[in-house]
Amino acid sequence: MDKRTFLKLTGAAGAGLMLSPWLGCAPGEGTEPSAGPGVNTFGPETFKLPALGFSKDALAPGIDAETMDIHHGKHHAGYVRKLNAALDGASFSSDGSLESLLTEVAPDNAALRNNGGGHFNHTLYWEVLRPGGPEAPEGDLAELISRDLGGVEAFASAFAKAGATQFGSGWAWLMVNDAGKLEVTSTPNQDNPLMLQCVENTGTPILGMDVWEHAYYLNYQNRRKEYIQAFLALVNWESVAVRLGGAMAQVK
Ligand code: MN3
Repeated sequence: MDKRTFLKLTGAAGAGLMLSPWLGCAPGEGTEPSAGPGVNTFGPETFKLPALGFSKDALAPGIDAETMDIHHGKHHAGYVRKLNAALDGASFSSDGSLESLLTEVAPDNAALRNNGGGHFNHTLYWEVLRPGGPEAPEGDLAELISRDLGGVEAFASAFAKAGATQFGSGWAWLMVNDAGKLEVTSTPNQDNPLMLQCVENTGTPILGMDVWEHAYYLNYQNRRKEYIQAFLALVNWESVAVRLGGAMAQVK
């Protein structure tokens, strides 16, 4: 990896649009970064593992404490560590947020796509699983689920199917699509609907379900569908509603 080439290119791009070229470039190219107006640099700990905000056994028996411990403390921590390693010293001229990085990430930028996606996706996952809130969608969220997806039961069925049929590792999503409607979709690996250049169905995710085996295998082994039902029973709908508000505000 040649971060200096990356720096030069992103500086010229003006909006962090050319994040991918630093992978695979010959070392020694480019120039050292120079600080200037609107230019910032990532540090070794720019991105941090968020605290869970609840105890690791708070979701048991649906999601057990050991799974939570490994998933948060090892898997998510690993994405954060590798994301920081990939970006350390690189400059950005967009707002530098993870969301803007993912929106612009090129398909062949594996380090940012996988680790930035992993960090974003898991951060969302813990938040929508936070204990508390109503047991079913309410208010605007319930109305939009009804309008766009045919009601809560139809949504749950479509969401479960998206998770169950995602081949291999990946995620199922409820998102606000570019037309301002709720849509259920799925992505492979650590992709998500923010990645305009990487996925077919784009939008702003408001609920995400990890269907990697590490999310359920200790407790459910190969029974992904049982984990999906447990997940759906643990969703914090208040948190999803907050994300809905933010996503709708972005729809033009
Ligand atoms: Mn995971």
